[in-house]
Amino acid sequence: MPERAKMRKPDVKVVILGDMNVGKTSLLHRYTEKKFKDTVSTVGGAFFLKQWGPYNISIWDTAGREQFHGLGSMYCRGASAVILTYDVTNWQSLTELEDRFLSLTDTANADCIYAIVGNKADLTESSAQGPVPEDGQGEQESVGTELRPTGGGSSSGGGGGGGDALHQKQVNQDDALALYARVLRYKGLDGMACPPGESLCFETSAKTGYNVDVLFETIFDMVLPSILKKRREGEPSTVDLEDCRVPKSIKGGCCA
Ligand SMILES: Nc1nc2c(ncn2[C@@H]2O[C@H](COP(=O)(O)OP(=O)(O)O)[C@@H](O)[C@H]2O)c(=O)[nH]1
Ligand SMILES: [Mg+2]
Repeated sequence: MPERAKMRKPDVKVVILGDMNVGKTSLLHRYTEKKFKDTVSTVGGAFFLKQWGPYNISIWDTAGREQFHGLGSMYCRGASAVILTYDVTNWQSLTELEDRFLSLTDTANADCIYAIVGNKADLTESSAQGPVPEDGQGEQESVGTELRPTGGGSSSGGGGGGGDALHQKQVNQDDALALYARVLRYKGLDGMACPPGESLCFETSAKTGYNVDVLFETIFDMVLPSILKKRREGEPSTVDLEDCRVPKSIKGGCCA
């Protein structure tokens, strides 16, 4: 089978939602290209394909349509995971998730998982400013690390590579956890066996790469049961790629 034919049927759909400028496209770009550009073209790709072990995962970006309230119910249709993204320096970007974007997830799968992601952590946390060391120690530290609010102090400890003055943090991890609980309630999932908020609320930096791989790979691992269920039930893919142009295919990573 040629590789292209294999790519046509993603096993699972992951979508990124959130207000304009929170860094959705940058997060995807950081994960897929391991790069950050100060000006990224959001208009480019609609989705990326990621091979994860034997599975194909499609990750959908808004292609800039969130700016004009142009995201329809199709965007989340059949999604197994939704990444609700806000900017840690912008309180409104968190409230918009609930006010404007949550209802778009009505068409997601019933067993969809929801991650809450506070991006631009490099602006408020010195620990998120520096690049992750080669030996992976920094990455280890970032996993599940509870980040402390800085209170807007501007004296960075100098440990990071960036050294930029810190910005006021407007959204704390507790706010994200509270939103996660409200999302579960909205979806009628509270009281069900859902992953705890602590494992699905992340603070990231697309700029430095802080927590970005952890975010995507945690989600990929969590959607595996959904893939297996779909295969067992012999469900056809809900994503029809025949009419879509594939901007890029990426490989690598493994669930093992
Ligand atoms: N400091 C910082 N800036 C970021 C980060 N992620 C994105 N940006 C910047 O925020 C702006 C919006 O990013 P973009 O990815 O286009 O956001 P989108 O509209 O949600 O897709 C761009 O100028 C990015 O360079 C981040 O983690 N840290
Ligand atoms: Mg974008």
